[in-house]
Amino acid sequence: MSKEAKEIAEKLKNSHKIAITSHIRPDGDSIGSGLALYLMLKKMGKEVRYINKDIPQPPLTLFPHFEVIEYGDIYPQEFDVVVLIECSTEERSGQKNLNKYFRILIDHHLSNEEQVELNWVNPKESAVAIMIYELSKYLNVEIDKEIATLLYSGIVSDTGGFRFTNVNAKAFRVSSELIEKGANPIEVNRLLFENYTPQKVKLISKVLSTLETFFDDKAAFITMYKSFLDDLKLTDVETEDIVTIVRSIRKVKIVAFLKENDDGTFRVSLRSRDNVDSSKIAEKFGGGGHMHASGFYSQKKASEIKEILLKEFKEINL
Ligand SMILES: [Mn+2]
Repeated sequence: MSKEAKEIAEKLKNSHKIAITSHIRPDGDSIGSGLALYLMLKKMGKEVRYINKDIPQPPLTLFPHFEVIEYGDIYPQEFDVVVLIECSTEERSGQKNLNKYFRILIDHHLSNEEQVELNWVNPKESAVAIMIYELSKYLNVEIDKEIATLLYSGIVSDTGGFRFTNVNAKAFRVSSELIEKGANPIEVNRLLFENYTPQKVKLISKVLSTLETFFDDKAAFITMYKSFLDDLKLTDVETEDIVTIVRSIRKVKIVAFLKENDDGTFRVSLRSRDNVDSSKIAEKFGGGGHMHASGFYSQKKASEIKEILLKEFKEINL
């Protein structure tokens, strides 16, 4: 049981106008958790709004009550408290001037250094959804089928369906309780993982066709050129599933996924396994992230980026 959760619950109980926000380029855990907290606070009779900067990609748009999310700036509107979900820093929310408010920060990422009024960070948790579930007990809110579904979706998203290295016994324990409270694992799996359009499957095929492997298949590159999206009339799409396929190559230790932006620059995502720390490489190029998931931006051409990365991979002796 957590002292911070108790303090946060007390503060929320004593507040009336509450804003929730979560990070830019939203994922299933942040949106599921944000919506779940929104519904909990509504049940408590609070005046609550969930305000983000970025619109999520499908299938997150199919989450229950997705339509309540607003897009824009929290400041200078009036709130008693602002809850930041999964934002290791205020900047991660894309919002400005949040220091004008009483801030509550709830996160499960290590890099949390923000000085806020109430800070609750637990990097041991598989998903921030698990923390929101814990918070619900201190808020004395009954978890209904929709809240259970949203929180369970957050856990399933962040653990890649209980497959990633962040999964632990507590994730299963909380999931089991959420299923008892009405979350349907078949429906959630279907929503999150079996919701492709034919265009998306074609995109996966195009991107995978760029696969190159080096160092006895321990390093892999894939590239998504802007033309792939244009040809299929797709705009920005979720691509984590594509890189997960490549990371599942038997011997692979590190994958670099080069995504071309509209202006011809690249966003490079690095995904690694085992003892390979991808964030150290990303940091060398002005980026950052976690050990197994990091990234950076580059103005260079794809071929040049690959060349530079190959040198880095060679140095770490995969
Ligand atoms: Mn998360």
